[in-house]
Amino acid sequence: MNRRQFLQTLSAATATGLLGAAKPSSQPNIIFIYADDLGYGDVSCYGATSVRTPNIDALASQGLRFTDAHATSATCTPSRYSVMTGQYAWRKQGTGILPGDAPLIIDTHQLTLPSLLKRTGYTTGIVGKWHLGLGSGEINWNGDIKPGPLEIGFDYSFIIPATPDRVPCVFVENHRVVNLDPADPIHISYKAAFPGELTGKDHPELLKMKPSHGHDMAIVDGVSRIGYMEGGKSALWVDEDIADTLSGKAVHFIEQNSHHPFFLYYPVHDIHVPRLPNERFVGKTSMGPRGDAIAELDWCVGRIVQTLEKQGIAHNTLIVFSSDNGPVVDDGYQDDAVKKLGSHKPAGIYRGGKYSNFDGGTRVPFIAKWPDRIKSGTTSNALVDQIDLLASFASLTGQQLQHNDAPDSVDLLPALLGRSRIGRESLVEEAGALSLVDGQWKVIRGDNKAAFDPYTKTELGNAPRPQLYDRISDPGEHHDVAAAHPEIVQRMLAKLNQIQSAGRSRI
Ligand code: NG6
Ligand code: CA
Repeated sequence: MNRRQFLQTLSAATATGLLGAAKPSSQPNIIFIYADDLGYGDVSCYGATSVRTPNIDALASQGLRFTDAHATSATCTPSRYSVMTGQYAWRKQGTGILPGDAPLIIDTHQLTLPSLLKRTGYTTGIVGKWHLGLGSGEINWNGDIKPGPLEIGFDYSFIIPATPDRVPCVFVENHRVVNLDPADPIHISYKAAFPGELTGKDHPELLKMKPSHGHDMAIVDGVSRIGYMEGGKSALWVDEDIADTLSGKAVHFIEQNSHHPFFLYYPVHDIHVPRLPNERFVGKTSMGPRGDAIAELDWCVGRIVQTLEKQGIAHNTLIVFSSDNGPVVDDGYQDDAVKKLGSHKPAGIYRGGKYSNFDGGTRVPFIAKWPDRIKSGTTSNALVDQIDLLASFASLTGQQLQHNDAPDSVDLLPALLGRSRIGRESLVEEAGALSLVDGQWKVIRGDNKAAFDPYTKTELGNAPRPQLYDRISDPGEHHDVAAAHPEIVQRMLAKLNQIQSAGRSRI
């Protein structure tokens, strides 16, 4: 069946009210596994040799591996915002890296990836790192915490509210902090320590992992974090158990919903700092905690796949695996990542990494596996972006997007299923500046921000003048050719301005 026949069958099924009883292949289960800070070169199927990732590699060998796939941003919150809404995050103020007490930044009336799938009958769940804000002002962590994932389209939610290095260090299930003792309420501040609170800054002797920059405030589980916190002792997570807890919840969600189409968004905490993998993974690689966290991430992927196989639904489940931004080696803790890096290249051949305008910031692993529909062992160089999942899944489930829905999301279903090598024509990347990728060329808009981050040792790719790179002859972005091609620079900058002022980019 080609795609058109497939959609005709699907719309016929919808018209006759048969959708719920439609053949399994018309509504595959969908799982989006979203790694954190995992670089293009951090897994073996993308070239890593210092760490083995057999389970991620198996997704590729049984599915489709993309070589020119991107997150919309070189940091977490904006990339995740774009995945959820299909809108470039830079269109909306306040979508930079959020503190742990920030309000929800997604409008609850807007179409989202989960609400799109929910309205066509999917059961939707999120298990993992949220980092898109909660509540609408001051959050009471001891009561109902909303709006949040449940108000933007998820039926079930089990989340790390912000990041593993930001308070509060507790899980929130649906609207409530898990295991909270009402007699020991939680208070959070991003301004000042609570009276009597011991901080990492004043008490480094209490730490099992010390910061290298920042991260010197609240001490939880022997690790100092960003932000201050008191109370909630019974609810605090143990870092070394986070992967087991989250993967366990993901497995449970799959088992509970295996008889009905489901969408599971599984944004894992690995390999973000603080990197404290379970002892089962300690020493599994030569790279210290950063490498061992990759091994733990790979194990989590395997656990999901095994669950699907056990439930007999692997063939009819579309798994998409990717990362929210590029890699960083020292992101603020003394975890030996720099010392033990050896010859490993976290961003592969690409320049920069997390925080950078260079391609290392946004070019990420991206693999799609769906045994019923995607040919195994294939690769694609189509230009794709995670922001396109929304429009592509709308197409997959036979839904029409309204003009204002997901304004930057493009239907790339044929490319996603390996039926076509044609991806996007262009895309905008966000780091310190905005960049436009358009066919052969990439322009990074000029600005006066720092070119180098001395803390993470990242080449940020900012420069006072626009830079132009030839993506074909110079994928590593080593030769700025703006001076040789002023007319291309002008054309690209005009297109970038047009995309910005139009408020949307889907035709
Ligand atoms: C930075 C943090 C870094 C990380 C990042 C967000 C410091 C010094 N650095 O400000 O550790 O938390 O924010 O990462 O505090 S992200 O993947 O969620 O975007
Ligand atoms: Ca991240």
